[in-house]
Amino acid sequence: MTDVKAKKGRQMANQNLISLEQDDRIEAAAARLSMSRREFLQFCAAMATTLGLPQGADAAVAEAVATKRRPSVIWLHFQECTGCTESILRAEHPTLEKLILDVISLDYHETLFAAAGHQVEAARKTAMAENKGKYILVVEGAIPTKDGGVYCKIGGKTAIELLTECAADAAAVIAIGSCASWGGMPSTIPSIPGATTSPTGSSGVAQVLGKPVVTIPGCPPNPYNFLSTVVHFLTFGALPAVDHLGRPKFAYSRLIHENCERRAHFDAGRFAMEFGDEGHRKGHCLYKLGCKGPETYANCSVIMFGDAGAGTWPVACGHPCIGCTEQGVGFQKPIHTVAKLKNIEPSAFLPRIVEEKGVGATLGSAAVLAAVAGAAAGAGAMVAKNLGLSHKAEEMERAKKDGAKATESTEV
Ligand code: FSX
Ligand code: SF4
Ligand code: F3S
Repeated sequence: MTDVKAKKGRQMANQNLISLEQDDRIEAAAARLSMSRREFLQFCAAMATTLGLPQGADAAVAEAVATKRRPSVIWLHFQECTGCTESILRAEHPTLEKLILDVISLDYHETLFAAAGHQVEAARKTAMAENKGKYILVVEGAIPTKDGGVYCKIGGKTAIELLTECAADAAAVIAIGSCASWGGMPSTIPSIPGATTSPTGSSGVAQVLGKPVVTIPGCPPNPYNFLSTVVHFLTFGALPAVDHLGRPKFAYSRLIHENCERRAHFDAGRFAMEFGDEGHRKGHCLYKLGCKGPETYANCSVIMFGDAGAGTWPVACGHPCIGCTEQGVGFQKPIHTVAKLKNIEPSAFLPRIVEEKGVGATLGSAAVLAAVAGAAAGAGAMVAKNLGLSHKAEEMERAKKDGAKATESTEV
């Protein structure tokens, strides 16, 4: 595309979205969510960008979220800690929780239902019958398969029976969290002689159903990845493109390490060697503390986590990534074992290590997204920050200190 055409395309996309600001349907949707129209459109633009949709798709997303019938969602819980639900519905940003509950019609959810017993069972059956072939089945938690599945029963049915029954008439099945994706933490094999499976034979949804499903791994998973997946379904009537493990490509096609804010330190060979040492305090790379970012596919380093503000993802908080989204890494590789380097090509857009402190700390594409998305979807968190001291800056600091010391000793 020539520059002129590209510019025209951008203008049209912006015009489309901006012209929607005057649309009554957008106004009604924004009011429903207690948002301003501008915030609502910013959210839709952020979702379209997160999904990697082409220019102009933000308007389609906005129209879909504002006008389409919310898909019925049946949410099952099996072997897990409810962290998936906590992460999705108790996100720090109050708008996010509202948005999720607005884009779906949550018709069955054992943790959130006020009712219990037969009433709840009836609600599930009604939702399934009324939305036959149209509902989305979301499964949280692993499925115990040992001994006929007796280790997890709800309403007298095993997890295997419930899953099979609910999946039969679903339009789509989403395995949320690492437990449902492949077995996650419950599938850990204990280090006791002779053990070859977890005590209850915990398995993922696809293994039990014997067919591929969409997986959104993470322990817990990122709420934006769930929301974006549902928004894609709402807008296009289909789930987003997935990789060979069923993970949406928009979220899981890059290694954490590729976009990590500490990557410049990795490339420069500056590592934290112990928790609390000088390198750790300075924000150096956590590879030698066991960070699994170099072998873990997920977008935590780009979209951050939980929307609580800047720096809200494990590595930014000073803890190595444990590879919670990656089967065979999370809960399997010892936490301090160094990661296998899957891709050691230099990052394309992180600042050069020779930059002075505080210079060149923005991510090109993330900054564009931040400008579009604004605070409504926590895009502020997508701008890189605190990239630490560069060699040059370190040398300057050292020289300054040495200079100060020399002056002090002359004065004495
Ligand atoms: Fe917990 Fe979910 Fe981890 Fe598993 O998230 S946060 S143990 S992935 O199923 O509740
Ligand atoms: Fe970031 Fe971990 Fe890679 Fe270091 S090893 S750059 S901390 S992802
Ligand atoms: Fe999990 Fe690593 Fe992201 S531990 S939350 S995949 S940074």
